[in-house]
Amino acid sequence: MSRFLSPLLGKCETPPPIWLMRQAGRYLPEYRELRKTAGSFLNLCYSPEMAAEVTLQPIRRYGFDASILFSDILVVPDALGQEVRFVEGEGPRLDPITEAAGLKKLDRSATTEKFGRVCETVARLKQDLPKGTALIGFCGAPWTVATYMVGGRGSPDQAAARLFAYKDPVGFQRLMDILVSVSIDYLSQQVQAGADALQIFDSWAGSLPESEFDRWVIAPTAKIRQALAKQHPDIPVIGFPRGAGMTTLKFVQQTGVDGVSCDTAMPLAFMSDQLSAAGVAVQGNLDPLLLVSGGKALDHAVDAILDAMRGKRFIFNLGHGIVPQTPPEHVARLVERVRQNGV
Ligand code: 1CP
Repeated sequence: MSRFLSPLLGKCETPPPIWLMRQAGRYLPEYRELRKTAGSFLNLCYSPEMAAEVTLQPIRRYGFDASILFSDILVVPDALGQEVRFVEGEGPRLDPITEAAGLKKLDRSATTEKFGRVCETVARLKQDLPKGTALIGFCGAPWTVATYMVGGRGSPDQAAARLFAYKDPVGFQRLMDILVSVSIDYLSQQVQAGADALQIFDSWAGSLPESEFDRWVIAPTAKIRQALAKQHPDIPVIGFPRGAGMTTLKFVQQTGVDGVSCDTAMPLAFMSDQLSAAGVAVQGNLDPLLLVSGGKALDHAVDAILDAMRGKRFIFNLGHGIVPQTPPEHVARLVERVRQNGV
């Protein structure tokens, strides 16, 4: 069994397994090279040969314990017919759906073809990955995907989706129900194609008051978790409720996830005590900017995390994705240190 899977399945692994969110991407020269030839970013996501190659690039360089499928959370709205465009240097753009009437435009019939292409990438990777390197499939959590569908772009406060949910909770629930159901199908197809574990990215979970957090973060994630448990009882699921702070404990207890990814602001004591005691694997939470700075600051922070999580079911990761200006040699230094000092 892959070393990455054992903390998720109940065992402490020494040194802890390591992979990094956004480990494939713009900080790697070989990614930038291939990206030039790929046309649009979504074309890259939908081209199995290229997407598999990009997934493998950081594995060849660093020998991470897990790979993550190269794709994007916005494949789901795109496949539902809400076309997604990635504007160079600006991020994603969608035609916003700001009220329930707009949901009529969504059409599940096109998802089969687009999800099929992503799953072909998964199947290729299953063949090409070194034995012992786990393959993580993923999707965005319904709340986070909805923030892009409603806002039409990334935003600092997710105001458009929060307003939709306050003004028309019944209509917003319909959007969430669609996303829950499509996400279950999408993740299930990734498992059938060969994914060993799944991660659900709720990058904007931190913008909601507690009652809304229960309704739009915990409840949809719990539904997805339950459906997957029925279909694929052996496949572990990691939740990433970024920014959830103390409510992360309730998230873990009520969603039934097997692992929880913690953001940079999560105190190490909360991870090693409360979250570990809840019976899940804990993943995280190095500040991605320490990977840019490197040097002593990086070394000290890595050691502090390793010390706090020693003896726990732990997976080393960042608190959020690698940023493009990260020097690739700092990533090598991090992996080496985790493997040396994490014993
Ligand atoms: O220009 C480029 O080459 C595109 C940059 C890029 C990349 C490399 C985007 C656009 N997405 C990705 C890949 C990606 N995205 C992966 C697979 C790669 C890996 O992890 O190694 C994954 C898992 C994601 C997930 C993702 N996409 C999230 C959740 C995690 C997080 O970072 O919070 C989110 C919110 C997105 C949306 C998105 N896609 C891309 C961008 C720039 C964004 C953020 C947009 C914004 O809010 O401004």
